[in-house]
Amino acid sequence: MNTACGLDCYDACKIIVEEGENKLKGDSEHPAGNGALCALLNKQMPESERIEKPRVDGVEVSMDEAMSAVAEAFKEKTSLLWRGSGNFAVMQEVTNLFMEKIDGKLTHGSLCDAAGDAGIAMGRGLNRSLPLEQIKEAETVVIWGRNVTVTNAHMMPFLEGKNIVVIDPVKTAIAKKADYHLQIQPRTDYYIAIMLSRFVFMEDGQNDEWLEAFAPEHEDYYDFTREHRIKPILEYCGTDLGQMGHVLNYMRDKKVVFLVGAGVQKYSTGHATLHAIDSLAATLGLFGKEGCGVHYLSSSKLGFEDPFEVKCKTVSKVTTNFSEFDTVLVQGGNPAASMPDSNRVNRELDEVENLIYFGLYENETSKKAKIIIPAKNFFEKEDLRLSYGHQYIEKMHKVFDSDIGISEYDFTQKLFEHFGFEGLEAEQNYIDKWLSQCSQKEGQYCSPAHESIPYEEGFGEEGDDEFEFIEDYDDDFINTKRFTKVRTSKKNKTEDERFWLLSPKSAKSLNTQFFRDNRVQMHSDTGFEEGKMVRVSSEHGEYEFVVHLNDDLRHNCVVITNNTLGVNYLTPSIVSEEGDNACYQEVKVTVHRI
Ligand SMILES: Nc1nc2c(c(=O)[nH]1)N[C@H]1C(S)=C(S)[C@@H](COP(=O)(O)OP(=O)(O)OC[C@H]3O[C@@H](n4cnc5c(=O)[nH]c(N)nc54)[C@H](O)[C@@H]3O)O[C@H]1N2
Ligand SMILES: Nc1nc2c(c(=O)[nH]1)N[C@H]1C(S)=C(S)[C@@H](COP(=O)(O)OP(=O)(O)OC[C@H]3O[C@@H](n4cnc5c(=O)[nH]c(N)nc54)[C@H](O)[C@@H]3O)O[C@H]1N2
Ligand SMILES: [Mo]
Repeated sequence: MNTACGLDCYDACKIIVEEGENKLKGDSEHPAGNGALCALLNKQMPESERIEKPRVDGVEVSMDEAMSAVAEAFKEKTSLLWRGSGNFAVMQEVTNLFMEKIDGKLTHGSLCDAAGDAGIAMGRGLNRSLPLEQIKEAETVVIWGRNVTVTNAHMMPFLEGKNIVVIDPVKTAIAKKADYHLQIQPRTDYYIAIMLSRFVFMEDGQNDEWLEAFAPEHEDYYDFTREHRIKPILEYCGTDLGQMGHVLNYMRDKKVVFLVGAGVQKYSTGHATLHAIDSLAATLGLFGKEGCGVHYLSSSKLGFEDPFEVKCKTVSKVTTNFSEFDTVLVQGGNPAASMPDSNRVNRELDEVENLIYFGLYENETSKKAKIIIPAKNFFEKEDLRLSYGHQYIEKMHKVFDSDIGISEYDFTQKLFEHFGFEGLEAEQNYIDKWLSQCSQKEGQYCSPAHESIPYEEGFGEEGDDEFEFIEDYDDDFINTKRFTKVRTSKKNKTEDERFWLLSPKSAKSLNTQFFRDNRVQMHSDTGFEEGKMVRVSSEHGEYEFVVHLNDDLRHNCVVITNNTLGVNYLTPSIVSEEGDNACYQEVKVTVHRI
């Protein structure tokens, strides 16, 4: 029996389920897998505590009683559905159909990739997925703010034998193996992309033929790059002409792919970063060609007609004012820990009269909920998996039986029954609606938006528009006092010095599912000691962590992975300028000895 992994990750692996001890196996035939499964699936990390019984006001009840309580709660005046990404399969969204019936609200924006996505839309019109097959054909792969070995392990076989350049403030595992690592200051990627473009034009390395055909405004773009002053900017980025020259050597006259990750865009200006990286790619003529392109988290639903699209009003996913609602359903998420500004979020959640948690595990959010509905995990229900990392679509099957929990479809159906609503179709109809829109290639289902070489004819909805270069950049932050204390010298380190807070993903967890950490990683030159407790504070809040020394960081950065208890007490409740995305790294922190 086969299924696919429902965890929110680039890889979206196919899984073969066998009888016996080690039941789960990867599929070596699958184009996006190499027969191996990641540690998360192999171990099914025991640390997360599965919720087995429904609860209302702390008392265990039957599922029927719990669902009656849910229905009662939804009879209140105002309701919100806040959905996380604990399960990435399509049937999660069937609950939209109920929210529409009761005139409830949903959310817009994202905790994840929407700033970058907005920047891509500005240049290319649509965020199409660059197929894995094109990555395989590349000569140089620039891994830009993506921690592939941790978050995208099944990309590794596609990188073999290529020039690898890594642009990351941290010397990650892939940076150690790379041909070149540009260890920049955080939040400077926009400038790096603009500077590289400028140098390409300066040495007449731009792809004139492609630019004339697909991006005729290139001269204006060259002028725009020239408005940027080289010396102070390279200094600000923590690099120099020599290092930029090295990077260019790997790009000149080569088939180049940029693998861009979430790391470059957890900032208010995240859209500009992706737009600038795309503009660099356009300067080199990397779109619409074999072995070239920019691979970012793509819009997995592109090209589909979505049976769960509803007309509900929405509120921000990032700065949600939960207390405005009588009833809040949290489905497949852990906002109390995963949203920015935990102080604010917790205050807001505490004021909700009817907080319903619908999920698999006990966590910060389940602790606050009045009604707890255990979910079925992705092995226990039928579904369909799209992917933001590749074009393949997998059918998901119920491969394990369990008495625990309820599926999203059954949850919705129960509510339709309680309210006497009509119009919910059979579960299989919805799955078929998605599936029937897929194309089939060599026995694999593929996204209807899949093009083996995207943007070959052009850009935009119809595919016949020009590429639009970035033409302005309005950074509110760099010149305000918020960030003026950037210091690069090793001298004068004091306890009060502020650090950039980087919060990437961890190998042992999937966001806040599975293993939870308690550490802050710091460079040993900071004078802090391994194993000591420290209090880390920002203008938004503070929390205590255990120091773990890591000399792979820049001196002025700390890393607290996003599965760490308390990390989001430090992060700001702001949305990005475009895309309504969270800006987890738009913050500097102070570390105090205690
Ligand atoms: N094991 C595991 N895999 C996962 C997840 C998980 O929790 N665990 N989560 C999944 C999800 S939801 C997502 S969105 C993806 C995200 O996966 P990625 O795209 O890899 O994102 P991150 O892990 O957040 O960060 C990636 C890298 O960005 C670097 N970085 C930080 N700030 C900057 C910067 O300013 N500039 C540059 N150039 N680099 C910077 C970090 O050092 C890190 O190496 O991973 C998915 N895969
Ligand atoms: N500081 C910082 N914070 C971050 C990030 C960061 O980079 N830095 N990254 C952000 C990113 S990229 C993301 S995507 C978000 C993720 O944040 P969330 O979407 O809140 O994801 P999780 O915290 O993993 O919570 C997922 C929950 O879903 C439940 N679940 C799993 N499967 C199912 C299912 O099939 N059905 C139901 N009903 N429930 C299920 C589990 O109980 C689990 O606890 O976190 C964000 N938080
Ligand atoms: Mo994410």
